Formats: sequence, C-alpha cells, structure tokens
Amino acid sequence: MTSYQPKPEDKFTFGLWTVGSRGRDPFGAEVRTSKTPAELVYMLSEVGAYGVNFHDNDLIPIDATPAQADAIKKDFRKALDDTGLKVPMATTNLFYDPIFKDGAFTSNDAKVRAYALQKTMQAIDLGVEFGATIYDFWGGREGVETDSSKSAVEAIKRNREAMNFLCEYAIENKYDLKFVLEAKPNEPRADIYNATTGHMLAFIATLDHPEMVGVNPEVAHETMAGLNFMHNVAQAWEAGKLWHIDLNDQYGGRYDQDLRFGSRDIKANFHLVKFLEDVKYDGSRHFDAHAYRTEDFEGVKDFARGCMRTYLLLKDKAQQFNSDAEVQALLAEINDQDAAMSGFLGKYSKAKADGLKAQSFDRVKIASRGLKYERLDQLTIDIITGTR
Ligand code: GLT
Ligand code: MN
Ligand code: MN
Repeated sequence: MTSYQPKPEDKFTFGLWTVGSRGRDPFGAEVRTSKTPAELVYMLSEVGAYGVNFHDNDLIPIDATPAQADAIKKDFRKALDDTGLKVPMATTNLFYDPIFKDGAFTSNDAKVRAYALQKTMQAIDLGVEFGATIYDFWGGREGVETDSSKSAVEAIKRNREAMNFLCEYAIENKYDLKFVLEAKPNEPRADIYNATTGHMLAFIATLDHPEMVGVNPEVAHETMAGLNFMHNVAQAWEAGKLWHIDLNDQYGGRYDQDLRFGSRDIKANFHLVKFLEDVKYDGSRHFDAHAYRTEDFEGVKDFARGCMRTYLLLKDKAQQFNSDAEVQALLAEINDQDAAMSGFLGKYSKAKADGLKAQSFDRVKIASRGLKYERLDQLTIDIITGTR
C-alpha cells in the first residue's frame, strides 16, 4: 500500500493564481486574505509540490515600480532557494487589464496588439529569469461577443503573426523555451478562437516554427466543450505535442469550475491518469484549479493535497488495472489478432487490394460475437472503487 505522498519525480505543480485565488467570483467578493508569492511558495513546499508557475502579474503587479518589482523578485527567489521549488512554466496575463477587453493578439486595435507583444516579451524574460522552460499561451480574451465585430479569418492571421514574432524573439535570445497553446471554447469571451486542443494542433502546423510550439490541454476546458479530454490528450501526445497539462475537474455544460482534480469524474480521470502513466508522460502535472470559496487558507492546503493525492491514488489504480489477470485476459481476447488478416491490413499494395477484393467475409458471424465490454467496464469500476 502506498502512502500517496507526492515526490519530486511526480512533477506536481500549481500556479500562484491557483493556490493564491482569494475566492472571488462574478457574484461575490474575495473570501480569503491576500498572500505574497513567497508565502505561497512556502505553502506549496509544505504540502509537497514540486514547482510553482506564474503569470507576469501574479508575481509583479502591472503597476509596480521597478524598486517594488526588485523587492518582490528577491523575496520570491529566496523562497525558491529555501524550499527547492522549481518554476517549470510561466505565462502572460493578457486578459485581466481593461486594455485587453477586445483581445490581446487578436484585438482590432493595433496599439493593443503591439502592447500585448511588448508585455509578452517582458513576461518571457521574467519567466526565463526564474528558470521556466515551458511558456503557456491562454488566450482567454482572444474571441468575441459579436461576430459583427471581427473577421474570424483575420483573428487567426493576427494570432499567427504574434506567435511567429514571439518564436523569433525566443530564438534570437537563445532561450531554452518551448511554447504551449491552451485552448478554451468560451469564458470570459462569449466565443474564443481556436476553441479546442484539436484546433490548436491544426493551427500550430501553420506556424513558422511548429517545432517550438505544443499544447497545454486543460480538463475543464475540453469538458466544457463536451469532449472526451483523454482523447484530446492522446492525440496531442501522438503528435509529439503534449508538453504540459492542466489538471482539474468540471461538470459539463457549466461555467469554468476549475474544481479539485478528480473531484467530479473519477472514471474519466482514471483513464486520463492511466494514459499519462502508460505513455510515461514526463512533463509537469499542473493543477490549474481553485479551492472552494468556502475554504480558508488551511482549506486551500487541503485542496492542494487532495489534487496530488487523487492523482497518486488513480495512478495506483492504473497499475492495478494493468496487472489484474482477469482484466488482462479480457484485453488479450479482445485484441486477439487473426493471422489470416495480416496479408490484407497495413500499408497499401496492389496485391493486398486485389486479395482483399476477392476475400469473402461472414459479416453476420463476425458481428454476432459479444465483446464483453460490460464485464470489462465493471471490473474497471470495481478497481477504481477499491472493491477489487
Ligand atoms: C486562467 C485560466 C487558466 C489558464 C491560466 C493561464 S489563467 O486562470 O482559467 O486555465 O491556464 O493563463
Ligand atoms: Mn489552464
Ligand atoms: Mn480553467
């Protein structure tokens, strides 16, 4: 029996904005007091996290003076040195300030687009200063309330122009940095461009430096779009583009909930963790979630510990699934290969095509076989619930 204690190799990370969330929502004010970035680092170390990620303005307020910025950076650096916490990822806040009300890279206003580039270059410098090697782009404001306001094609072109510009900036500065694009279908805008991870993968292929750009899928965001999150993650991984992941939880058809990882859909998250562990995903496991608004700072610790514990618990269950004799026997049976078919499948040849056209299949007999997926799924449930 494992103790489910997080270890550095688990690469569990949290954003300053996640554990630092004060519980404000569109209908209610903050319920928790403000903590400094350094205080949050000490807290994350206490609960056993590996790293901390930040937006430029999580660390340095947008209106800080250079002297204030230096003091904050000094305290933050000391906290990192004291605790050994890493900064694997950084990002830009291109959504909070009113200047971004009509988008950042896709704004109709050229001054806003230029400011967004300037802000991102400065934020990249800041991230690199603290050791980040992954740089996230979540374009929460890159969308519309009304399609009368903007050309959807022009928005894609503006987004591409910005990404190409920033790739060149990172290359010119010899930064050891990869970019990841994080999709979301809506909220805070009514509709956001490049709404899913699949859209992002297609978009990346059109960039000048596709090799520098991958994806950062988030459970809640793809669930809001009604999609199977693990399938999107699998496609990104198969494309060699899964360089970061935002773990949380979400009920479909609702506002962006950012719930504690695994708190809602245990089975879906079991399959997600099993996938990540089976393929040996070795990037950060970033929890992009918030504690309930009911919690005080001790409750935030419970939330953070819970995210990591549930991940490790599901990892343990995935190992159990992989070594369960009955499950494996069923899987072997399902995947049993018919040697006679190997001459027809795989890469095309004229001989194969001719042979295949001449072959007769007993359609009814083939279709009459029961696949035992009900049994398999119940075994999965028994494993997840600890009944087995
Ligand atoms: C914001 C959003 C997250 C993004 C963060 C990175 S900010 O909290 O809801 O999904 O990952 O910009
Ligand atoms: Mn996220
Ligand atoms: Mn979210």
